[in-house]
Amino acid sequence: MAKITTVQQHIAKQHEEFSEEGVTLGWLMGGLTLATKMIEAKIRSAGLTDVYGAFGAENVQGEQQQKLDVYANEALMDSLGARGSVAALVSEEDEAPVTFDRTIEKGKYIIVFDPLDGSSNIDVNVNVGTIFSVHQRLPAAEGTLAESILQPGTKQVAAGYVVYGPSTVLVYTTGHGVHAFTLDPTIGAFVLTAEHMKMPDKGPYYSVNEANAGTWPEGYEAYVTSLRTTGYSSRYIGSLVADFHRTLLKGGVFLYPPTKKQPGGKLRLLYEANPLAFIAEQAGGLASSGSGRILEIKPEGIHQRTPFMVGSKSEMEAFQKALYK
Ligand code: P6P
Repeated sequence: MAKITTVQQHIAKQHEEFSEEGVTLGWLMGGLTLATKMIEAKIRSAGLTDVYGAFGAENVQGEQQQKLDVYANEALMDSLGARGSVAALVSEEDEAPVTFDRTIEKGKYIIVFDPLDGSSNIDVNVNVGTIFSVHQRLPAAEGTLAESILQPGTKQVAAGYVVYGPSTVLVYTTGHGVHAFTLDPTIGAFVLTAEHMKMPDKGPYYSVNEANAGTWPEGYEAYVTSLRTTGYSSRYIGSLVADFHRTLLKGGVFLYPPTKKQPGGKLRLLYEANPLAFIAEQAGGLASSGSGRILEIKPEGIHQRTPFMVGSKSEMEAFQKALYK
C-alpha cells in the first residue's frame, strides 16, 4: 500500500520531531486543509451551482465581493476559529481582526489570510488561490495582541498557499524548507508530493502587467526591457498565486511595481507578500519591495500594501543592482 504523509503529520515532524508546538501547528494546519478542501469543492462545482458572480457587496478594500470570496472567508473563519490555539484571525475580506477570548497560554497563534486571491478570475476558469501566514502571539511583556498581528515577516512561524488549478496543491514552510501536498480526491486528503523544493537560480520567464509600464518609477522599465531583450518569455496570468507558483517551480521573476494608481503597490504585505516571500527565501529565491527585503518591513496596518518583486536569485540580484541606488 502506498504510504501517504498528510500535512498535519509532516508539519508536526518537521517541527522538532513532534514537539508540543509542532503538534499544535499541525492541528492548526488541519483547520486550514479542511477549509481549503471545502473551498476546492465549491470551486470545482462553480459552473454547475449558483456560486459564480458577485455577492452584491463590497469588501473592506472597496472591491466587489464574489460569492466564492464570502464562502471561502466563512470556511476559513469557522475551521480555524474552532482551533483552541487561535488568538486572532485576520482576513483580506474583513476590516478588523476577529479575536477569540482565549488565554495567552492557550491562544498562541494568529493566522492572517487572503481567502481567495484572484477570485475575479474564477468566472473565466483561471487558477485562484488561498494564501496564509501564521504568527506566534507575543508574550504579554513584549506586546499586545494587536502588536502580535503587526510583526515583520521574519517572525512568521508558518506560511504558504493553496493553488486551485488542474490539481489542487498546498505549499508551505515553517522555516525548515518548502514542501508541497497534492489533494487526492479519491481519499479527500492532501498528500505529500514534494519536499525541500528549490526555486531555480535562473528562469526563462518574467511576469508583470506591462500595461502599467508607463507609470512605473524610474529604473523598472529599463530592467524589464533588459529581460525582454535577452531571451526571456513573458508569462502573466493576473492571479498572484498562479504566477508565484510557476515562478517557484520554473524560476524567473514576478513583479508588481509601484504604479500611478497604486504608488504604494497593489499587493498586501501581511497576507500576500510576506507569506510568499517566506516561501521564496526558503526555496533559495529573494523578495523585495524595491527598496529592501520584504520580510523586514515593519507593518503599520493589517491591510497595508507594498510593491512586490519576487523570484530567482539571478533575476532578483539583477533587479536589486538596477533599482537600489
Ligand atoms: P492587475 C488579483 O486581483 C490580484 O489581487 C492578484 O491576484 C494579481 O497578482 C493582481 O491582482 C493582478 O493585478 O492590476 O495586473 O490586474
